[in-house]
Parts: sequence; C-alpha cells; structure tokens
Amino acid sequence: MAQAAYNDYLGDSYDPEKGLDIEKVKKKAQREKDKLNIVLMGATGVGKSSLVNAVFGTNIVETGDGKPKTQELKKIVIPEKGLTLWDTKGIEAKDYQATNQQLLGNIEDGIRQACESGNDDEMPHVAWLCIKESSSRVEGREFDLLQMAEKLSIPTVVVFTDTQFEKGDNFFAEAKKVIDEKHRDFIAGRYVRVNSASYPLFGTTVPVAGLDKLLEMTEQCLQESKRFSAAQRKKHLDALLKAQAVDMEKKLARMIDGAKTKVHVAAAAAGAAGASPIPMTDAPIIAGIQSTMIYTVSSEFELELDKSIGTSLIAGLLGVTGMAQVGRAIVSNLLKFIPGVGSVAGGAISGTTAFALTEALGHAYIQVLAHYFNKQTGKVELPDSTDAILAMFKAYFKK
Ligand SMILES: Nc1nc2c(ncn2[C@@H]2O[C@H](COP(=O)(O)OP(=O)(O)OP(=O)(O)O)[C@@H](O)[C@H]2O)c(=O)[nH]1
Ligand SMILES: [Mg+2]
Repeated sequence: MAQAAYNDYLGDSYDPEKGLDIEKVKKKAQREKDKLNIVLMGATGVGKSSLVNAVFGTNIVETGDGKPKTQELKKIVIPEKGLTLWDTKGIEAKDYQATNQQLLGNIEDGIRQACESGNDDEMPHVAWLCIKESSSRVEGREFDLLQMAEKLSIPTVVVFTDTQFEKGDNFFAEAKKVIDEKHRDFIAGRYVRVNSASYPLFGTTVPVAGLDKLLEMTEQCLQESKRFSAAQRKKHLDALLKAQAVDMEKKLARMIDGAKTKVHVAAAAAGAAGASPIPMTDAPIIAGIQSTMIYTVSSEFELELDKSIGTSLIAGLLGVTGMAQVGRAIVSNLLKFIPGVGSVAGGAISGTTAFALTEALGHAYIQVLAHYFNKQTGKVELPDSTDAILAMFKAYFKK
C-alpha cells in the first residue's frame, strides 16, 4: 500500500539503479498541470493571435499584417501553460463559402475526435469569437461559427477586437442586437470589447482595454459549462487563472494554491516512503520525491529550471533539509545509495519526519518563487546566483 503510493508518485521517472530522470520528471509535471483548451474563431486578421498574446502574456502565436498568418485549423499546445488553442483557419471574405465548409468540417472533426477520447484534457472548454469592431457589419461567417459553437455546446464569448471606443459604440450595439436575435440564450450577454495592444494616436497612447472583462466572461463560461463535472470545471478555471497575464494578483494566488496542492501530494508520497519497512531504500526515494516536487512546483509557476540551475538548486535545497548527499547523488544521476555516506540517519527516516520535512521544503520553496514573481512581467525571475536563492530559502525554511 505505502509502496504503491510513492511508486505512483515517481512513476517511471525514478529507477533505483539510475536515479531520477529529470527530463521525465519535467514532462510529468507539465502533463499533470490543469488544462485549458480554447477555440479561437473569426475571420483572418481580426486579431485572434494578438488577443491570445495579450491575455496570456507571451508571443505564443504569430501575429501580423497582410497575408493570413494562420494557414489552417491548427492545434497549438503550450505545455508550460497547460494551454491548448485551436486556431481556426484564416477565413477570408472572398472564398468564404469554400473555406468555411472546410473550416467547419475541420473543427467538427477535431472536436468529435477529442470527445471520443473521453479525455477532458483534450476537449475544447471555451470559444472566443472575434469580430473586428472597425468592420461595418456582422457577416454570415460569424453566424456560421456561432451556430457551430452552439451545436457543439462550446460556451462562447463574443469579442470585439481593435475596439474603436466611443466611435464603435453604434456598431457594438447593433452587432449585439443581431446576434441576440439568434443566439441570446447561448451567448447570455457575453459580449466584450478589447484593444489587445496599445498604440500611439495624435501624440497620446491608446491603452490596452477590456482584457479583464474578457477574463471575467471566460471564467463565467467555464463555471457554467454543463458538459463537465464540478471538479473538471474547477481545473479549467484554475488553468485559466494561472495561465493568464491580465490580473497578476489572481495569477500569483492561483499558482501558490496549485503549488500547495502539489506539495501536499509529494509530502504524502514521502511519508509513505518513510514508513516503508524496506531498510536503506527510503532516503534516496524521499530525495527523489522532493526533487520531483521542486520541478512540479516550478512548473506551477511556469518556471522551467534548466539542467545546470535545477541540479545545483535542488542539491542546495535538499542540503538545507539534510538530504544533501542523497539529493546530490540523485540529481546527477549517479545514484547508488551507499548506507552511511553522510546520509540522514543512515537512511532510516520515519514516515512522519519525511512528511513534515517535505511539506516544509515545499512551502519554503513556494515562498521563494512567490518572492521572485515579477508582477509586471508575470514571470518568476530568479537571480543568477544559486546562493542568493538558497539564503532566502533558508530564511523561509527556518520559520
Ligand atoms: N491596435 C490593435 N491592433 C490589433 C488588435 N487586434 C489585432 N490587431 C492588429 O491586426 C493585425 C492582425 O492581427 P492578428 O492577431 O495576426 O490576426 P489573426 O486573427 O490572428 O489573423 P490570422 O492568423 O491571419 O487569422 C495585427 O497587425 C495586429 O496588431 C487590437 O485589438 N488592437
Ligand atoms: Mg492568427
């Protein structure tokens, strides 16, 4: 029983002979992140890619003027954010009929496949239909897309991109009216106007706008979605709030929450390993669990520890907790645990100690990452020096 618990936790990333496989650990951490899957709908050049970059804060998708940048229905996976986007083919007005048939076919095929997988992580959770506010009317293509989303039960937010502010008031009101005529219940008032990028105008700067409202309406979609269970809906919501870069306070709070849950799971696995009756094997396994936890917590904070930093950082962190010898051996993949070589109590650690030590380690590490979280960029920015990180960690660990 206890053995199963820690074996499950480490999965195939730990081998008693070879130690911990860091690449596998990182992949597992990403795989186990909460997932959010968004369908981006709208004509070419309306600003779907710009919107995604504005909301999620990175150049995750290509944007541009002129030629359609998105050539076909494209599934874009951003594992470090737990995000999957289905970017619809750049629909152009002139060959609209032909393109749209293909588009609808592609999306429907993709989604049907995803549904058949029976895997929540693969299914679309929400859609954003983008309409450029500077356009003169809502076109047939927009209605076709809405109809498709409704048919497939993908809750949708209608996003008016490139908002013209006061100048766009009339179009916005008119567009809402015509869409409500056909889709009032489905859209349920989820209309939002955004400006995804600031730009200069007559000597002033037109600011980014509306993203907070889009976030709010997307949260609403995720909470109301009938297709998913309450537990699944919570995961989608957590994924959204962790991945977004619109509200940094919310982002940080959700990342901390997510990381705490991961720490608790790791601590339980370490406790089970500590309670294991097999002598001399628990210390390296606990060190392996703690190393995995560090990568998992990092992943919750969208922080990718590269090999050199990861290795020395983990050796240092585990050093503070007394797992130094074992930890260093593990992360350098040289592990052959030799009893008595400076290890913790010759390898005999009680379940209670292992649990408490792992919790304390995890919580102190979370505080370190929260400390280095930059609320402007939405990224954890660690100093180059591992010593500085460790000094801070020690201060938190002692508390
Ligand atoms: N100022 C401003 N420019 C925008 C906005 N949305 C889009 N643009 C501009 O419009 C152009 C096209 O935007 P994209 O985001 O590439 O459009 P897209 O919908 O992804 O286009 P395809 O990939 O071709 O389907 C870019 O130059 C953007 O900078 C907006 O909200 N505000
Ligand atoms: Mg695009």
